[in-house]
Amino acid sequence: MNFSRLFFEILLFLFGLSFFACTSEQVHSENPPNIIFIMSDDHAYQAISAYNNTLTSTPNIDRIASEGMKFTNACVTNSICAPSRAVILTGKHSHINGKVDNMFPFDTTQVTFPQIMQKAGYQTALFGKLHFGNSPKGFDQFKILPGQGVYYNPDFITKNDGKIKISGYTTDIITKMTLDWLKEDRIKNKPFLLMYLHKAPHRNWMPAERHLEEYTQKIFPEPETLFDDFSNRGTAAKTAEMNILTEMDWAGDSKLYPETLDELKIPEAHNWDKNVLKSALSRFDDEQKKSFDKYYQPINEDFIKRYPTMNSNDLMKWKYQRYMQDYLGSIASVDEGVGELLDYLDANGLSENTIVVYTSDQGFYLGEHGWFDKRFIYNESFKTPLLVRWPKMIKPNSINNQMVQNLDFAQTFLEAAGIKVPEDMQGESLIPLFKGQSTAFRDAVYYHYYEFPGEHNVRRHYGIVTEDFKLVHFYYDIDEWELYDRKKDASELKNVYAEEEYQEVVRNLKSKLKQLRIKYKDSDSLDHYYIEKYKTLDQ
Ligand code: SGN
Ligand code: CA
Repeated sequence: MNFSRLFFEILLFLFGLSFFACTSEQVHSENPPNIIFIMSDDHAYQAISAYNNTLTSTPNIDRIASEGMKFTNACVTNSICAPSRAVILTGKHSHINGKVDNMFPFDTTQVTFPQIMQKAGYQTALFGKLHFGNSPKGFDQFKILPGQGVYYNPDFITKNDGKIKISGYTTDIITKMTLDWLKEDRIKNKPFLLMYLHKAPHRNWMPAERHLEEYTQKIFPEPETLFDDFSNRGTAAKTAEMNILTEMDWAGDSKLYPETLDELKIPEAHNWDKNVLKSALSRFDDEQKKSFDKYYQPINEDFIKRYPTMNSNDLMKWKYQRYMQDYLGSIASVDEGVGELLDYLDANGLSENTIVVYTSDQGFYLGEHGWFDKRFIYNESFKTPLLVRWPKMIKPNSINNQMVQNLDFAQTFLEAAGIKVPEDMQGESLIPLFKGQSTAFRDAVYYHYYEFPGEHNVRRHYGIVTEDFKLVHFYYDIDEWELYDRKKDASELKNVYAEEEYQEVVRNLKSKLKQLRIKYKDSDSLDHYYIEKYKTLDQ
């Protein structure tokens, strides 16, 4: 073969490759991977032992890290439930996909990555919490919890059988549905996308009966900032309603019986406080109610005895322990479910070419700054756990420190499957990171939270986060900026926005933030549009 002929052949070959990679919507990988996307709700990275072993142990979730990659700087674009899910499915920021908060409807005419994968030949299924108020498109099979779902004897909206009620503990039921689908419905000669989405450990934190004994007796270490007084911070942090002592429900969350509150003359934290517990218990059968009483009755009795001598710090500490007991207790069954699933993949030769992702819809406060809940761009809610196993591609025990986002999943999965990525998706593929390549990744992320006025009273804000700094603009009824020096002040206790020595940093970051808003097509006029539209929604 002469040289020009060889050159021509190479050109043809490259042209062919790029043709398949860029123009076809069919799967053009020889052996496309299966994808199992496991997401829990409000699961803080602090509550996964692969990230932090001082609070709890999650040996099965940790397996994904030790057999794959742990991302230490994964974050969300908007730290709240349904918006995070919309970002994941569309690969677009909230202001583009339109689901900016839990109230806005999700526009189902949009293209989501499962629809694309289904069209390209993947078998697709989704089980658990979606929280969209409408059914998901692009799934051959789905069973979803209505709205937030409940912990015991839940209802499900199903693709084929309408609404059904299932007896048992929700986390276990979702695990069973997922495994049953793999065992019975999976078409063996097709690649699959399986979304396994837990309600746990979302509020109001109800562990399975089998975990009550262990977790209701455990004592957990307190975070250093449990009694944060918010000096050196702005209006938004000071006025947020997420304090464990004052905002967490006594009955609904801490599981004090309404009669206990009456006896001690403790006013409800909110006017729904007692009803949250009553309505949760109304779903229990007799056995479940018996287990509940067996462990919570003594807690109530002990509290009645101790209450007269407790000051507000004691009450805060008591509520923190109750919170951790139930929150971490709810995670125990999530971890067990993940273990069952990984064992099934191993036993059936599916581990090697299946991408297993474990993540949460956002982070969560476990007493840091005295808080629970999420929403803020501050670390514990902004960051989210992300563990990925794909033996074919990822080396065991890998650690990646890049600033990846939930925005990146859609493109990553499509690329892994060899399917063309729509040009209007706004994330980055994580595949080069999976391969351990040290190619340049993004150096800053954009964040925007909207749900205000609303529950927990967290002001609207947007900001930019780099490895070293976090610049935030709180807007709407206030106009305040904050800057945190991430290297010097990891707990974000000091807003240095006005300090002389940071003025150059502020100038640079403001200009970078402006560029990011342009890059992602966000703007003051869109902010205004969502403010006005929010007023017209049924709250
Ligand atoms: C419920 C919770 C809130 C929580 C929102 C959003 N209150 O309203 O604490 O912030 O959900 O959570 S509760 O009294 O009903 O438990 S999200 O995960 O769905 O965004
Ligand atoms: Ca959530």
